[in-house]
Amino acid sequence: MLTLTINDKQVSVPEGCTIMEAAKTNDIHIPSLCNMEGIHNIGACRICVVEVEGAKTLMASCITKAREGMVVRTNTGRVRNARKVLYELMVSNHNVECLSCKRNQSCEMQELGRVLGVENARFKGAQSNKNIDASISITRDMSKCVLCRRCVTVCHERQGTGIIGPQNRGFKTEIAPPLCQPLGAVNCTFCGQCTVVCPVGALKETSSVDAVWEAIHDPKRCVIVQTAPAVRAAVGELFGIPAGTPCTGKLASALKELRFDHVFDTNWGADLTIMEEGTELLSRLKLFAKGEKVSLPMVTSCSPGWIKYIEHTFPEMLPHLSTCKSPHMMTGAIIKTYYAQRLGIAPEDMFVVSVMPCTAKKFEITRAEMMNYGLRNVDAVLTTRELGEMINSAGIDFANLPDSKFHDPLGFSTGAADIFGFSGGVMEAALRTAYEVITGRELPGDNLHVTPIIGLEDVKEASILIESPLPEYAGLDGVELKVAVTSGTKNAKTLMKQVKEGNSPYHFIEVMGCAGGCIVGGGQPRNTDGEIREKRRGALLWEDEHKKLRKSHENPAVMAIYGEFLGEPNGPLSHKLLHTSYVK
Ligand code: HC1
Ligand code: SF4
Repeated sequence: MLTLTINDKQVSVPEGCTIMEAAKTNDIHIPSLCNMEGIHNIGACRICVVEVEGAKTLMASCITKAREGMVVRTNTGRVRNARKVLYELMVSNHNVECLSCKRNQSCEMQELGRVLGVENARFKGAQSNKNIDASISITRDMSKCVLCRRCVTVCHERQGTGIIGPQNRGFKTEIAPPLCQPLGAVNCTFCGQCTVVCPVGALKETSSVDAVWEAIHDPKRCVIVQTAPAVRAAVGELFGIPAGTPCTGKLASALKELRFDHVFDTNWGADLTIMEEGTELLSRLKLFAKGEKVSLPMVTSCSPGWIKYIEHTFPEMLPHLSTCKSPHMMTGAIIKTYYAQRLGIAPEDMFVVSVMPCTAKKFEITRAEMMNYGLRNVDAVLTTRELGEMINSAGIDFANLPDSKFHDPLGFSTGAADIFGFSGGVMEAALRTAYEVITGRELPGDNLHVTPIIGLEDVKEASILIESPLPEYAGLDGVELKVAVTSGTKNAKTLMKQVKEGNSPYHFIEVMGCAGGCIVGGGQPRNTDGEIREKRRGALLWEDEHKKLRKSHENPAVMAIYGEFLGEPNGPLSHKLLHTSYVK
C-alpha cells in the first residue's frame, strides 16, 4: 500500500494504481471521456488532468501512477480551465447537430459538457472529416468521432481483431480500417463491441427500424417477430428497470403492442438447436469411437461474429463447425415453411424480424447460406437498442406493461434455452440433453449446472465420464468427454490454435464472439461493466431455474414439430432447413 494526498485528504491505495483509480476508491470523481473500466487506459482525451505538486504540467490521471507522498488536486481553477479548453477544442471539430443524432441525451460528450459547465463554444474550427461508412451491420459517422480511441482499444485488446486504428495524421486523423477502407471490405466481424463503447454517435448499428415500421404498416404483410434469450435480460435497463430484472413477460407484451402479427421466442429455436446440435455431436462421437475420421472437436456455430472470425482467421478449421444454423435462423426457416403452411399464406407475404442483442446478426441474415427456396429465413434484425427506440416512439410505457406470454406454437421454451444468452450456456444446454440420451441418466452436477463452464472467465473446461448401458453407445462407454467454453474472439484464437496444431484435447467447444456471451452483445444497452454483466447473467439463470422443464428434449412444442413436420433430428428435412455449411 502507499499513501498520498488527494484534495487535502490522506488516502491509502494499493501499489500500481493510477491517480484516477486512487481517487475513485476514495469517492472522488474525476471526469473523463476516453477512460474505460476494466480495460487498458488510453490517455487520449486528457479531460482527466489533475495538478500534481512539483510537476510543471498537468497530468492525465488515468495513466499517471499514484506514488508515495504525492500531493494531488483534482479541482483547482487551472484544472477546471484546462478541461474546458480541451472540451471546447474537441467540440470545434465535432458535428454538433445533436437534435438529429441517435445519441441525443445518451451522449457522453453532452453529459461531459454539462458536468464541466461549458456554455459556449469559443473555437470555431473546421470540420476535418465528414465520411460516413454504412456497412450491413455497423455505421461509422466520422463527423461525430472525438478520437477517444475507446473503439480501437476494444477491437484490439478485448476482441483481438485489430480492425480499426488511427489513419492519417494530425487534423486529418480518422479512426478506420487500414487505408480508410469500409468495414465491409475488411475482416471486421461486425461484433459491434466498438458501438457499445463509443461515447458519441460516431459508431452505431445500421438501423433497420424504418424497414420494420414499413412492414408493420403494410396490410398485405404478415409480420412475425422473435426475440433472443439475452434481450429479456437487458431490455428493461432502457426503461429504468434495475439491471438483472428478467423482463420476458413485458417484452412479449411490448411486441404485441407494436402490432407484430405473431410474437414468437428465439428460445424455442434454441431448444430446437440443441436437438439438432446434440444429435450431430453424438453422430460425430460415435464415428470417433469406431475409429473413423471425423472433425473433432466440434465447435458451436450460433454466433455470427465468431463465424466471420473463423472464416477470416482459421478457414481451414471450418469443418470443425457444427452445421447447425443459429437458433433464430432455424426459427425463421420453420416460420416460412411449417408455419406458413399452417396459416395457409405464401412465405413471400411474410416478414420475419429477429430482435437480437447482436449487430453481426444483421449480416448473418443476408448470407446466401441462410436462405431456403429462394427466400431469406429472416428479413430484418433489430438490436435490443433499436427495439427500445421503437417502444419509445410508439409511446409504450414498458416499465408498467403487464406480463404476457409468447404466441404458440413457437413461443414455448425450456430453461436450457434461456442460458444460451451467456457464455457456457449453449454447452450446458447441449450436455443436459446429450448426456441423458447417451447414459439414460440426468446430467450430474449442482442443479443441472456444469459448474466449471459457467462463469465469465476467459477459457473454461470440464470433463465428464460417460457410462452408457445402451448398446448403441457402447463405443463411448468409459470415454471422458472433454469440453471447453470461451467467448470473445481473442480468447477463441487460443483454443483454435490448439485445434489447428492438432493438440486440442477437447471433443466439443463453445465459442461466442463477444466476451461473456450475448448478454453483452454489440446491440445491447451500452453499460456493460462487470457488475451489469453478472446481473444480466443472473436474470437468465433465474429464468432457467424457475422453469418446470429445463432440458431441450422435454420441450413439447419442439417435439411436436418433429412429429408433425420435420421427422427425425438431423433427418433430410432438418438438413435442408436447419443446417448449412461454410466453405473457404
Ligand atoms: Fe444469442 Fe443465439 S444465444 S447467438 O448470443 O444461439 O445474438 O441471446 O439469439 O440465434 O438462441 C444472440 C442471444 C441468440 C441465436 C440463441
Ligand atoms: Fe472491431 Fe468488432 Fe468494431 Fe469490427 S465490429 S471494428 S471487429 S470491434
